Amino acid sequence: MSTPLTLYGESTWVSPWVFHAMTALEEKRLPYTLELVPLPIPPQQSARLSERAILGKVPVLVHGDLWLTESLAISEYLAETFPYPDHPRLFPADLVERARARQLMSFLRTDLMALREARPTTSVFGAPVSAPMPPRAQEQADDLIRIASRLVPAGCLTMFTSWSIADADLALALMRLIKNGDPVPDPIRAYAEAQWARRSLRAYLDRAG
Ligand SMILES: N[C@@H](CCC(=O)N[C@@H](CS)C(=O)NCC(=O)O)C(=O)O
Repeated sequence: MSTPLTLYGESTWVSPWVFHAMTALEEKRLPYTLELVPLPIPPQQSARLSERAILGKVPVLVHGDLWLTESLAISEYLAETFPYPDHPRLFPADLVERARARQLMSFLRTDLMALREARPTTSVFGAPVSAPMPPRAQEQADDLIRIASRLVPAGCLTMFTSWSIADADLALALMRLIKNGDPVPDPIRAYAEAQWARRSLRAYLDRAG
């Protein structure tokens, strides 16, 4: 019998990082148990998680003795532990495309802070915000659209030769604009909406919505 997988997520369903980890498990079509903790994580639960996973955050993937946090570490672990062709790919096969996917995912985790504050994930997964976009956030929104327009070939519904988990992350970033009625060029909107309809993303989105 194979070692069971457990994913710790958040009962509020607003975490882009849990969204990423759940998308990875779903895309790989791996059975897993979901455990939900409130956000902020109560001190006792946080201490228990950090005791085992080193960091007291969600997502946490549990696989045997491994308790792993950090969404990208989780998707890379799943990609390497359950590789293609027995399981669908999470990262591009082509090394140049894979490098580009990692570049984008790293950027999306460390940048766009003003945009993330003005258009939080609560407004992606729940009710939109009514406040106008502050100037710094608008600059970052413009940059996000420029980046998406460079990476998504005209008329295509994936960034690279085939789907990768970077598409889920880019779609979520674009949904910060789309769900709040901010302007997004039609081809980029069509790309993000096609991602939003994908089965592996729906696992999180259908619970959040
Ligand atoms: N860099 C981490 C970020 C994880 C993170 O910040 N998780 C938040 C939820 S979105 C958390 O667990 N916060 C603990 C708390 O609020 O108590 C990742 O990619 O997984």
